[in-house]
Amino acid sequence: MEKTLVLIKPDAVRRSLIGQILHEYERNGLEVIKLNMQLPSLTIAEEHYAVHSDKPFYGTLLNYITSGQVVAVLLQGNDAVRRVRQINGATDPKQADDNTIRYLYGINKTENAVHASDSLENVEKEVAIWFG
Ligand code: FUP
Repeated sequence: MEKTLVLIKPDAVRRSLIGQILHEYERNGLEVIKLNMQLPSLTIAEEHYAVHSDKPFYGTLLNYITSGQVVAVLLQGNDAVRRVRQINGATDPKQADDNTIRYLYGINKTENAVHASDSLENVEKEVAIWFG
């Protein structure tokens, strides 16, 4: 069993997609073991996206992620880190495989509905950021 962290991002929360997105994970055998909803502070946003601080889209990304409520979800299941990223689909919804969450609900590369940790090391870091 593995744990991974998902964020349901402001574009998806604004469009009332929380239930449908959680359903995608649950129907794929992942269990929700912790959940919270928060308006991220700039500090939390900067910590979460620290690895992108030198990218041209960093400012846009911080503005976006602090623009509304985010649902942080801790999921548990076999091979959770890899499987959840597969269920989410490619960063750019236009490139995402059919029926992935970003294919179904993503708008563009920034407003792409969800985030998921990309390694066990980052699960630990991101859980500390979002669940304190
Ligand atoms: P992912 O792991 O699929 O969430 O995507 P990345 O780690 O590559 O990117 C992190 C975040 O940067 C994504 F949520 C979306 C955002 N991003 C942009 O806003 N513009 C870009 O051109 C690329 C990524």
